[in-house]
Amino acid sequence: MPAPTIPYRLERLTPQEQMARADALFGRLKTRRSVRQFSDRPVPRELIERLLDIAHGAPSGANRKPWRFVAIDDPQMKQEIRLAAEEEEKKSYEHRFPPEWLDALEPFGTDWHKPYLEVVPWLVVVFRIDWEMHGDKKLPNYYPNESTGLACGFFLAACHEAGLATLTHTPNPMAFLREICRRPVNEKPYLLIPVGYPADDAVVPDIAKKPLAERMQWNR
Ligand code: IYR
Repeated sequence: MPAPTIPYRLERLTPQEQMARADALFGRLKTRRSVRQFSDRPVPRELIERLLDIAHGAPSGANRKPWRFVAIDDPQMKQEIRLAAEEEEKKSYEHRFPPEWLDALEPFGTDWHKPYLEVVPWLVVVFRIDWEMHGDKKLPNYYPNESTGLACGFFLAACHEAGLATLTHTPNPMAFLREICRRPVNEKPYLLIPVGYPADDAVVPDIAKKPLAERMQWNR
């Protein structure tokens, strides 16, 4: 049966207001950078919860919300994650990454050392849920990959709006995250997101963004 409907209205903005809003958001979001040097300055749990509620508002296939967010500030668990991630990353950098991948990473100056995973106040581990038990029925979720990506995008933007830095970290293979977070087999590690303040001496690579025109097409 279709759900009952309720009226839906959006604020009426003039074209000038629309452009001003877009400009303002563009101005704020374009300063987002991936950060790898974090301060240990704490971030309150309530803020993380609110930011995750924003992520949880992302659209999802059949409104199934096929994700799990595990928010970690337990120092022991952060250390476990750091050690396991470094073990995988070491293998990747030393023999799993093909030469062209290492070349692509060169501008970022990354290596297998991930001390920030312990320094940062919060690690948010995002899992993708491809199927779930509904009673004794195993049911698929729909577009779990796209949906979880959208939720992560909302979360990254929300963190930036709140003055917090993030990194999208994928220490492949990520199976260790499921074990450390004690999640069931139907939850697949999707993304590891450190969240906190940049260190006072944090730097980011001075790299230019490809112009939008190179990645879009108009048909009018
Ligand atoms: N996961 C590794 C390597 C890495 C891969 C990509 I693609 C990046 O954009 C950055 C890093 C690491 O975190 O070092």
